[in-house]
Amino acid sequence: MIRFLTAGESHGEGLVVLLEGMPAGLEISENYIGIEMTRRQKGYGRGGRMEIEQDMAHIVSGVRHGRTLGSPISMTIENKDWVNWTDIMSVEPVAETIERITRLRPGHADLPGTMKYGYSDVRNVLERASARETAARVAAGAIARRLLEEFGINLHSHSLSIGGVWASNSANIDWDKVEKSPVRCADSAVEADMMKAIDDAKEAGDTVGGVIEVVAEGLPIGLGSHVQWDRKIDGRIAQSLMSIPACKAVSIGDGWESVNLRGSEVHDVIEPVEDLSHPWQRQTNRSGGTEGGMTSGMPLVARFAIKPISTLRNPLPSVDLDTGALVQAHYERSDVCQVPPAGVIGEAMVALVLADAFMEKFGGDSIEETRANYRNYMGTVGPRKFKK
Ligand code: EPS
Repeated sequence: MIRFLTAGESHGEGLVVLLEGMPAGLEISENYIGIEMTRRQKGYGRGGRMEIEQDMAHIVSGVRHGRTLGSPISMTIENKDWVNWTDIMSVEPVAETIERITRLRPGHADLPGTMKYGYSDVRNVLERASARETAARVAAGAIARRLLEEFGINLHSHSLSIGGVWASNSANIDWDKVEKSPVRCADSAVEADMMKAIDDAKEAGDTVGGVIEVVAEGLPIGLGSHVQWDRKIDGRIAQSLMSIPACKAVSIGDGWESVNLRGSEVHDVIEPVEDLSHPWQRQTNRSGGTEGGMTSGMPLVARFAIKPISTLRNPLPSVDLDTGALVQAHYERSDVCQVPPAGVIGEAMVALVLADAFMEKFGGDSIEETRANYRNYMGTVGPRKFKK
């Protein structure tokens, strides 16, 4: 239903994103998308690149007079840093010899990418493998978020851990506080420790990772489906989060914690329904808002783990691509910690999956048609005794 593709190298002229499947008539603006672009650029532990860029998505097509047309939406994002890389990243051949990168970074795409595509210069891989590409995802995700917002669905994220420092689990998160936190953490008691973990790693020429939680509230019951593996909403969420650079694990609800408990301690008891305005409430939400591959009507809660970035100022021993000899891995300016921006990227990916599942369920070529279908369905999802 909703599909998107991105293009662009980290130090090329810019990024491009093509998004298809949005219904016509949805209000959208570059300023709205810009809010998400700015959120992604923030965060303690970012490197020098974010001081150069001021990411804005420029809408090229698919929007007229502030509303979507139903046609493909395309956007470009300028790489301000490109002016410093015009020879190294030139589309046309250049006269001068450009120094190749041959010292492989363990943990990045360098070795498998260079072998797979038959390159003699690791730059041909690292430019596209760079997390810079996530700026394009966030632009697409912002439009998906705008669609969901029309139906009362809101997305948030917060850092649960950074560099081994864990936030306490809180049921009532103050999202404004998270947005103001340099590490996007809801627990101010550990914020300074998280920042210190980043500082210490930076000092040592090292990097740190962490865990992020994405929450989507206001979801209708029944997005996704139990009938086929690739229609299951939890599987789709997991793939979308796992595709974020440096992500190494995903869980939904109490995923990992639940394995040590008994069934009676894990499942979310369904409460009796008094009226139709809030049908199917649960005493708990351990399932993280999905059951049987469908949304349960409770908030979606997904966690994902970001490993420490593999570009290290104090590099690991590695091997030279040309000679196979022992060398130190390549170092190029990078971030010390990507956990705070990864939260914003995670929201964008989850928004894209949910918008896709939403359009699959409700369809419609115009937002009004989608709204009518949504209202019709929502009037049918209570207990049988409420049915007309
Ligand atoms: C990033 C841009 C990149 C990196 C970072 C994310 O820019 P540069 O390579 O010029 O510093 O800062 O990418 C990585 C950490 C990575 O491992 O790829 C961005 O826009 O988010």
